[in-house]
Amino acid sequence: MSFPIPGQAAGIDAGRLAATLEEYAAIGATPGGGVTRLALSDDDRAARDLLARHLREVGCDVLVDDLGNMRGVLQGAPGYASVHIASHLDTVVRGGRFDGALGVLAGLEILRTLHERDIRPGRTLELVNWTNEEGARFEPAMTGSGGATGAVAASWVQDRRDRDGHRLGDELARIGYLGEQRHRPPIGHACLELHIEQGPVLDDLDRPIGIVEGIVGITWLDVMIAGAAAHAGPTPMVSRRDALVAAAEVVQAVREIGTAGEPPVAGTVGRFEVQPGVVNVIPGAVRMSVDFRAPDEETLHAMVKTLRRTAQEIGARHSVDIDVQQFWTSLPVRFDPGVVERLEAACAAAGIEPVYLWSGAGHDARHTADVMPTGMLFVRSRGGVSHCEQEFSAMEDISIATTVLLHAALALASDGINDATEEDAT
Ligand code: HGY
Ligand code: MN
Ligand code: MN
Repeated sequence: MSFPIPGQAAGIDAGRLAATLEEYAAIGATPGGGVTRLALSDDDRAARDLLARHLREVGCDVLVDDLGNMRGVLQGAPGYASVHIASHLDTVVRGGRFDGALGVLAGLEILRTLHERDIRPGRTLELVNWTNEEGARFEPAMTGSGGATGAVAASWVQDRRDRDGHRLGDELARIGYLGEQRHRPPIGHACLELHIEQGPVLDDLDRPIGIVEGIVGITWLDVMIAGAAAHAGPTPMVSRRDALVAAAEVVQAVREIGTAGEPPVAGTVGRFEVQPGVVNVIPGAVRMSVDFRAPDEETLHAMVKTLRRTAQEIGARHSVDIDVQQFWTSLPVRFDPGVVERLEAACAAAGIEPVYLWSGAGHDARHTADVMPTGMLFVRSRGGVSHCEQEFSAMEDISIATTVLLHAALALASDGINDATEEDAT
C-alpha cells in the first residue's frame, strides 16, 4: 500500500468539479439560478442519494447515523484515526449553489482524483455530509453536527419540528436516512471544511482563498409579542394594544444593537409572523426571530441583555406583553493551530499567499472543533453575497481551494503513518 508524499498529489479535475456542482445545483433549482434544498425535503433526499452513488463509485463505504449524517469512508491504514472532509448539502430558501455543497463536492472531487490515480490515503479519509446545517426548516442551525459531537442531545435534535409540525426524526425516516448511532462520524485525527466566505473580505482584497482563524459567536432568540386583536375601524388609536407597532420598534432595536458594535457584531430579524394578518384587524400577536453575532461571549451576552431591557420598555409603552426566549447559542471558536499550519503549508505548495480571516457565518466545523483538531478554508464570494440566488464563486478560485484542500488532507492523512510509534492509533 503506497502512501503519497504530500505535495506530489495529482491535480484535481476542475472541469469535472464544475459539472458536479451544476449536477447538484439542479436538485432544488430555483428560477433565479439559486437552490432551495431544505433539510430532509425530497430534494435533500435526491441529493443524498446522488452523493451515496458517487461515493460508492470511488470505493467508499457509505454510512448514515441516527441524525442522518452521511459518511463516505475511504479505507486507509487500519488502526489510525481518520481525516474528515466535511460540510453540508442542505440550503436556505432561495439560497446559493455553493454554500455547503462546495465543501462536500470538493471533497468528492478529491476522492475521485485519488481513485482514478489509485492513490491510497495514509489514514482513512471520511467525506461527511452533515444534516441540517442551515436550520432554515428545523431550527436551530448545525443540529446534525451538534448532535453527533455532543453539543446537543440527539433526542432533542430528533424532536425538532418545522413550521408545519413535522418532526425531524420522522422526516429522517420518511426519506430513508434514519441510520444508526454507531455510524456517527468518529473522533478523527483532524477535520477540514472548505466553504465559501459569504462575506466581502476576500473579494475586497482580490484574493482567491483565505485561511479561517475561527468562527464568531451566534445566538438565536424567539420574540413573542401579545397585544389585542380588534377592529381596525371603530377602535380608537389611543386605546389599541397593537402587537405590530410594538414589533416594529423591536426590529429597530435589534438593528441598533447590531450597529452599535464593530463588524462582525451583527443583529438580524429574519423570520416575522403577524397574526391574524388581515387588513381590517389590528394585529394581536407577532412572532419574530433574532440572530445576534459577536466575536466574544461577553458581547453576545450584553446584546441579549440590551434586547431584553428594551423589549420591556417597548411592551410597557404599547401595553403589550413581550416574551424573549433565547433558544440556541454557538460560542466563538478559534481553529486548531496545527491544522492552520497544514493549510498554510498546502497554500505554499500551491504557490498561494493566504489571507487570514474570521467567519461571521456559522459552520459545522464549529462543532467538530470541540472534539478534534479542525480547520477551514474560504473561497472568495463575488460581491461578498450569500444566502441568496446571486451567490457566486469562480471555478478558478474553487480549483485553487480544492487543490489546497487535497494537499492539506493528504498531509494530515500521512501523519504518523510511517513512524514506528503511532500516538493515536485507534
Ligand atoms: O447561520 C449561519 O451562519 C449558517 O449559514 N447556518
Ligand atoms: Mn454553509
Ligand atoms: Mn448557510
